Amino acid sequence: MPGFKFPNGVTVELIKGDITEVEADAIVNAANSYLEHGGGVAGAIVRKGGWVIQEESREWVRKYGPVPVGGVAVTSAGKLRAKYVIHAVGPRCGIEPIEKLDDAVTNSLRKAEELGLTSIAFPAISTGIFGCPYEDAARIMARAIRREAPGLKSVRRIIICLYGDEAFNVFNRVFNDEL
Ligand code: AR6
Repeated sequence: MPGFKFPNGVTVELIKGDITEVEADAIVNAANSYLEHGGGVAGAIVRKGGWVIQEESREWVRKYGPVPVGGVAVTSAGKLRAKYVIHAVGPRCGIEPIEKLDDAVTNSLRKAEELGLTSIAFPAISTGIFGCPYEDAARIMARAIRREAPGLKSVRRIIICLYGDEAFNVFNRVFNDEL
C-alpha cells in the first residue's frame, strides 16, 4: 500500500476499494449542496449507514441552508464504522472551477481537527457524477494535503480511498509526484 509520511508524523495512505468499509473516525462524502444523497459515494453511504444520515443531512440544510461549493457539513455515520460523515461539496467540472476542490479538502481536514478526530478517509471527490478528470483532481487533493498536513495536530492518518484500478493508478502516480 503506497504511503507518505510528513515530518510531524501525519501519514497519507492510498487504498483501493469501497469507502463505506474503511475504518476511520470520519468518512468524507462526495456530496451536493442540498445534501440529497443520490448515487456514487453518497448513495453507498446512505445505503450502508442508514436513512438517518439522509435525515440528519436534510435537517442540516433546513437549519443552515445549502452547503456552498467547497464547503462541508457534518452528520453522524449511522451504522457505519466511522463516528462522523463529513459531507464535502466538490465542484461540478465545466460549471464550477475545479480549484474549489482544494477548499473541499481543506475544510474537511479542518473540520476533522475541530472534532478532535485522528483519522479521515476521502474518496476522489468530484471525479464521478461531477465529471472532473482523475489527474486534475488528484493534483489538487495532493497539493491541499501537502499544504495542510504540517499544521495538523489531532489528525494523524489521512486515507484516500479509490474506486477501481484507473483511479488508483492515476492518484498513486500524482501523489508520488506531489508529496
Ligand atoms: N467508495 C469509494 N469510491 C467510490 C464509491 C465507493 N463506494 N462509489 C463511487 N466511488 P461520485 P462526485 C468513486 O459520483 O463526482 C452523488 O449523487 C467514483 O468512482 O460519488 O463528487 C452526490 O449526491 C468517483 O471516482 O461523487 C452528488 O450529487 C468518486 O468516487 C454527486 O454524486 C466520486 O464519485 C457528487 O458527484
